[in-house]
Amino acid sequence: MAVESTLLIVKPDGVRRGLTGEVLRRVEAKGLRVGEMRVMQIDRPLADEHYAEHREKPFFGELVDFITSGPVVVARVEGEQAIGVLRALMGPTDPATAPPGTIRGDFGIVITENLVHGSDSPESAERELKLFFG
Ligand code: 3AN
Repeated sequence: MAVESTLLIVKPDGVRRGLTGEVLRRVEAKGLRVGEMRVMQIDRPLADEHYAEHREKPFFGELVDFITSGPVVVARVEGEQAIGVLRALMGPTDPATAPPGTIRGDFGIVITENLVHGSDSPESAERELKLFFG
């Protein structure tokens, strides 16, 4: 078992809808800890860098427009297997088919507006945490 750190983002739809507390409640109730957290506006250069792996995808423009559309909450989330555990709490990418009981399954329908981001691997977590928390 390994203690890991991962990046959680409550995206603009989650903040706008007042779901930040609900997301954090689930994260903490599961047994993960919030190590660092802040509210911020992501600008275009930061969004481009964060989503660099998706630069060639057809939805890249939409993704960057959306993540820069309003305030987000970014957090360093820590705990045993934090990367995989947070991804399990979030559910699969498309909220329309994400199972009930997951954050995306319970609160979303539209794929772009899927409420949360969580790093998908130890390498992504390291890169993304550096980007947001230095
Ligand atoms: P996840 O957030 O589950 O790791 P990724 O990394 O495949 O998903 O995609 C990053 C983000 O891009 C997603 N959170 C979602 O907002 C958006 N996205 C992924 N696939 C699509 C798609 N087919 N159409 C529009 N947006 C998408």
